[in-house]
Amino acid sequence: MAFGFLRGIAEKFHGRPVDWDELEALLLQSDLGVKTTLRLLEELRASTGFSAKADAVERLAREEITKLLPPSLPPLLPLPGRPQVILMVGVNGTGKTTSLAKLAAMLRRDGFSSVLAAGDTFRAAAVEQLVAWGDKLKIPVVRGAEQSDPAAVCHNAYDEAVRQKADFLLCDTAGRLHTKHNLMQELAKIKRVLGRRDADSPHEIFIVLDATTGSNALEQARQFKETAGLTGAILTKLDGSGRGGIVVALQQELEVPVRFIGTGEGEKDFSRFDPRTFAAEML
Ligand SMILES: Nc1nc2c(ncn2[C@@H]2O[C@H](COP(=O)(O)OP(=O)(O)O)[C@@H](O)[C@H]2O)c(=O)[nH]1
Ligand SMILES: [Mg+2]
Repeated sequence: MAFGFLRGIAEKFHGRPVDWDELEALLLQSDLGVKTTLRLLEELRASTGFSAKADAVERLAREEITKLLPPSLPPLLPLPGRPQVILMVGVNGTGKTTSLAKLAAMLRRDGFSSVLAAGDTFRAAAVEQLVAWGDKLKIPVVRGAEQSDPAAVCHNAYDEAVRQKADFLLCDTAGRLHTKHNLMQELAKIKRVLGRRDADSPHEIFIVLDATTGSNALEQARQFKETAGLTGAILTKLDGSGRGGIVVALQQELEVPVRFIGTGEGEKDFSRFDPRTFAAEML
């Protein structure tokens, strides 16, 4: 079970009154975002008084933060007569390929089929990694040659998904190219090509963020939102990190709702984001 920052704070003040300066410093490190932290401190101070006990502060903070989390959104359901297209974006190493495989496995547990597109053609190892997941899960992967055009791979994968009457097409993308400009151009091209096959696609664009990178993750989301557009986020590496505060900052500052969370490297270490469970287990 992950160890959240609120529990850490409560332990820190165990057996002594809460020191508000210390609490402010701790909350500022919690990835909630400065605006939210300061507002939360005001509320805590106003309602718990000066000699507040740690557990009262923890309880109240959890209540207040829960109100700032993204809502629980309906599960992904197939579209009638065409594949639902999901694009995974984000910088290198955040967990895109792994999360894509985990999502395909979850969709299958729900009874839905997928085709995977190996759209990170920048490195051969990235394609091999997705193919290995596909073999393990017995889910088809469409690939191109190393350095081939990822938009062409996604295009072919779309046709394959249609041919197989798959419910979902999940497209992996590169997180690193020679320049950020190249990367954003490439994502734009993938979106354009998919949009020609189905004007509403990609239906979802999920940024994959590593929870342990805190404010960097927020900055990545800001940039990808501006240039690629985002419908949600997948927050990975929440296992043991205690860094769940970023969920609040993403929602409050960027209106990017976290949709799924990753809590390990295994196929099942992946869940739908649910605000109540999250508040109880990750804060
Ligand atoms: N502990 C942990 N590791 C993860 C999680 N998600 C991904 N990883 C690991 O992070 C590393 C990078 O993942 P990968 O999917 O290759 O990232 P990508 O470069 O964005 O495609 C791999 O070693 C994954 O096993 C998670 O939720 N928890
Ligand atoms: Mg990858």
